[in-house]
Amino acid sequence: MQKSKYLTALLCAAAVALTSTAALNAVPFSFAGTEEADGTLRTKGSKIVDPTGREVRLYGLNCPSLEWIHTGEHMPEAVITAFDQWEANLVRLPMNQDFWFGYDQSQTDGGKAYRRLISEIVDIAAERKKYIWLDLHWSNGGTEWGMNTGQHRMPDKNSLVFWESVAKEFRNHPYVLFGIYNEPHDISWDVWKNGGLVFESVEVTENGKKTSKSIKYEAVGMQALIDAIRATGANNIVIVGGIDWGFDLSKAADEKYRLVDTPEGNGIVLDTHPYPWKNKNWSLLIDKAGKHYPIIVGEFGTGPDKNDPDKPDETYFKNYHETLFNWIEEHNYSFAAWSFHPGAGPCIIRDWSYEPTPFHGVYVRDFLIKAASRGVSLFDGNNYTGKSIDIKPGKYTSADLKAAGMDPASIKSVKLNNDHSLAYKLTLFSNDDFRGSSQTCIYNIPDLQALLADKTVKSLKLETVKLENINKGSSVECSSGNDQSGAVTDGDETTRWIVDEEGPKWVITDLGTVCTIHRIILKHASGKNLNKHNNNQDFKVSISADGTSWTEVYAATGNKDYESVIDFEPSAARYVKVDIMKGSQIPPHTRATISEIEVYGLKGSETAGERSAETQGGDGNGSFAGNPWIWLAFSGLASILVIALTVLSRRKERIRGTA
Ligand SMILES: [Ca+2]
Repeated sequence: MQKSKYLTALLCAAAVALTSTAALNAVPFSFAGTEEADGTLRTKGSKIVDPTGREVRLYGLNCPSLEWIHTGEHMPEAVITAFDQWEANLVRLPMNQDFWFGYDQSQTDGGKAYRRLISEIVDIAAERKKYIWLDLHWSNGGTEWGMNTGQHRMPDKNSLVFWESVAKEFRNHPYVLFGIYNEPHDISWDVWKNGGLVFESVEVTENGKKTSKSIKYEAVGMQALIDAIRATGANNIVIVGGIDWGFDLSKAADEKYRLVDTPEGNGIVLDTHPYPWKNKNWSLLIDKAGKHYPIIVGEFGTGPDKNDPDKPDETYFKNYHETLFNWIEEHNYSFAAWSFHPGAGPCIIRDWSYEPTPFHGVYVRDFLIKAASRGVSLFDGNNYTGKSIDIKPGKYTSADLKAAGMDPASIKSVKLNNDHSLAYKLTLFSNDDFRGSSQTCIYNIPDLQALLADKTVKSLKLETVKLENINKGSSVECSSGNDQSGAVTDGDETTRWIVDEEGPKWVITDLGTVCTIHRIILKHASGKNLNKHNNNQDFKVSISADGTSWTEVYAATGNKDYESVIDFEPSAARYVKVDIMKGSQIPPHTRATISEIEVYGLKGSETAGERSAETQGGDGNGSFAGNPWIWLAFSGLASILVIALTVLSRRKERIRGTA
């Protein structure tokens, strides 16, 4: 009904040819080595892929307001900021089915301005080769247009009309995804898929007074919405939220409830909203469906209790985000964080200056910026100067690198942008087909030519390597309390070494052999739900290769945090020592507590010049002249004693073998 009320004046943006470089910037973990006709995404099993078939992960933000006010708030400014300043490659845009057709009392143009604004936002994304997720957020609960506008249990008959119209508008637009309904809730899986009778209580104003009113309506199921969209010829990816407020996907992949796409359709992606108060059994509720469908975490976030801003505390916020991001990365999911608006909590920004909130925004911003820059930077000058390009994990021929703006022969320095959980392994090959002599590096290389001499690189491969705590199970010696000493390397944060007497206190852990390490995480007294006042205040951390000569890598005064993350240049070390000068924050400060000393790096080491069995055989054309060899290089301190030569895959096996 009412479709004839307006004629769309909006045109889909024409498909624009992508350059490889643009694709590189837009899509983490995807590199388009060839020209693409457009950026259209499709599902392939449990992955989202680009037109070249490469996996794409969408990392972005929700920019709300167009669901509650038809003019939007700070639109399109917020979307531009999300893309350009926060490095999102996806914006989820909540919408309102009444506004689209102009049914709000304050709209007098039949929705024309609203539709124009949505189209303008889509154009902003397309110009950047980034993506807009159109999300139907507010509907009518089965009542008439303009009535009971808000979040409801299920979409209604008007939603069907909305999607027929929106699908025609953005039919096969390469940068538009359709999120068919925000958060279905309090319904069965059968109603979710097939529709059916839904009862709800809504708040209405009658005679100037607010009152509750029961409504019932025939909800439209997710399958009917998909069918309506496909019937317009629109094959855009469709995103579907689970039950329980868009969270629960436990039965979405069951034969009985599985949604069906047309053969031409670009596929179905499932959306989940794992807020902190939701069930934590993500493997059953989400990952099970994630084996069959790509998953996008369409909303998440956490915020302080308004009545008690200190509760939950900083550790809680950090743990929530770290757990969530690690899980997203581990399963190759995509996400859009809630929300890039200072008034729709959990808020990512404090105000319209876009300053991130300390409890949510900082974590999201850091992740997005790291993801966008994640990978390896190749420079045509020594010491990370000159022109540079960033590459994501993948394989690159000379032609790929030249297309991205870097002749492999001109690479002078290499920087690996490691983050908390991931490190990179870059392998350089003398031939253009990932064969020939190979050289592997896991640390920054300030002067590649010096190491290569007159040899040249033709192709390269970049992989990610998960960092592991190599100190787990290490033997421990301490100033006193030796009976509990094993607790600092048992990998269990709930077990601790605690001493109460006065005087100097120290703990030394032993990796068993000299290793190349670059990060220590010291965990003090308390995690979540424990007394943070027992965290050590003044302490220092030192490392040693021989147990005699020590190098201090960190010193703290007045620490209050549970966790101290200590990063330093890759260094040869076997022993890690923690000296505690002032313990607990509770006078007389004599209690010293450590729950865990974690060490990250490569376990064991080999002497320089050792040949590795993993390297390829001689290349036959002399580019790398001579025998196969392998090296690991890093920029660093003069005090670094040993350059450890190793191969990560072998090393990881060895770590597992000794754990
Ligand atoms: Ca422990």
